[in-house]
Amino acid sequence: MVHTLSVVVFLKRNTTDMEEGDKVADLFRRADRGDRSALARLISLIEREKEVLSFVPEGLRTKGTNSYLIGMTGAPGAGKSTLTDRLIEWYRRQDDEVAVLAIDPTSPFSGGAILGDRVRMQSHALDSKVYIRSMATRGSLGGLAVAVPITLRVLQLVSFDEVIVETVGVGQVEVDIVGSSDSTIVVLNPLWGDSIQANKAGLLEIADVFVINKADRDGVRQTRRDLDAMLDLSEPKKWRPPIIETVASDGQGVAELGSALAAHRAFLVDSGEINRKREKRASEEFTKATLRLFERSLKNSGDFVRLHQSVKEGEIEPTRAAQEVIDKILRN
Ligand SMILES: Nc1nc2c(ncn2[C@@H]2O[C@H](COP(=O)(O)OP(=O)(O)OP(=O)(O)O)[C@@H](O)[C@H]2O)c(=O)[nH]1
Ligand SMILES: [Mg+2]
Repeated sequence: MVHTLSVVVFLKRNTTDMEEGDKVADLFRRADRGDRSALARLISLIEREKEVLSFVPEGLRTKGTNSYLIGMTGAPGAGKSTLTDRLIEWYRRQDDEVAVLAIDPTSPFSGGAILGDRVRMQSHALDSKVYIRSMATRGSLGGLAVAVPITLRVLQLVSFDEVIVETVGVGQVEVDIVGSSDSTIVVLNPLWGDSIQANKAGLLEIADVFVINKADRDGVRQTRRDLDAMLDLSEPKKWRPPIIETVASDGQGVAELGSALAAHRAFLVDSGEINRKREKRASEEFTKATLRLFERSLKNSGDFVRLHQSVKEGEIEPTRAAQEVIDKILRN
């Protein structure tokens, strides 16, 4: 009797999962056709820990490969959002569709903006070929580490030509997030020691292009010298990151940045490095998803719950109980 009941419950849950899956697949198709509310719903589902990538329609799966993922990082206030804004303009002039994911509660994109940035953001907001979304940390970097890569993958799958992710360059999670982009831009300012700080934060290693923004201020040559010296000291790679000077607030140097990115992209394609980066992202997604789903189903399993209780009551050694749970699950 109990057995029959659990089968029924199982079937019921499965049907619900399938219905949900159909709905998610439909959201993907609509988002791919440019339906922004469908896209926003997909991202909200990700934030609520739904596994939307389990339901990507087959036709969409291969499309994401044409999308170019750009990471933008640097110290707070370095000018990342202003620069991103300029890059959007640059790509829009080539008639590309651009998505931006800003991971920073203070970012102008998330509304903590000074007026000028808001006005500019609104001009993009009216552009149907631009999608800007922010994701707040809410003090939980753990959640971001899961949600951000999934969201970036979704944006790539639904056919944006360029997907730009902006994060502050402090902390391992942020560095990991931008570091796995196709091209990573590290934004510095002409301040004494800024490049040394960037080095400490691990940003030098992930940079494909350096930007010295606020080049209207003193100290540009010194910052360039520091950077060059550090690059000379680091292990030589096939690609030496160029150093571009910009004044994001008035657009100076943005064309050079656009060209540097195009050159890096060409390098990635010619050297086959782009495939390696994609393989790495796919492999990380697979490993993380396996562990996540395993953990979730484990916590829902009767054996886990039962043995957990025994552990709490001191009836069994925790490690021994863990071994028993794993043995039981692997046998099923
Ligand atoms: N003088 C000067 N100011 C700039 C330049 N670029 C940006 N700014 C200003 O610097 C301030 C910070 O710019 P943002 O683009 O918000 O910097 P951010 O790196 O995105 O900041 P967070 O997201 O808060 O870390 C704004 O007041 C910009 O107008 C520049 O090239 N020169
Ligand atoms: Mg910002």
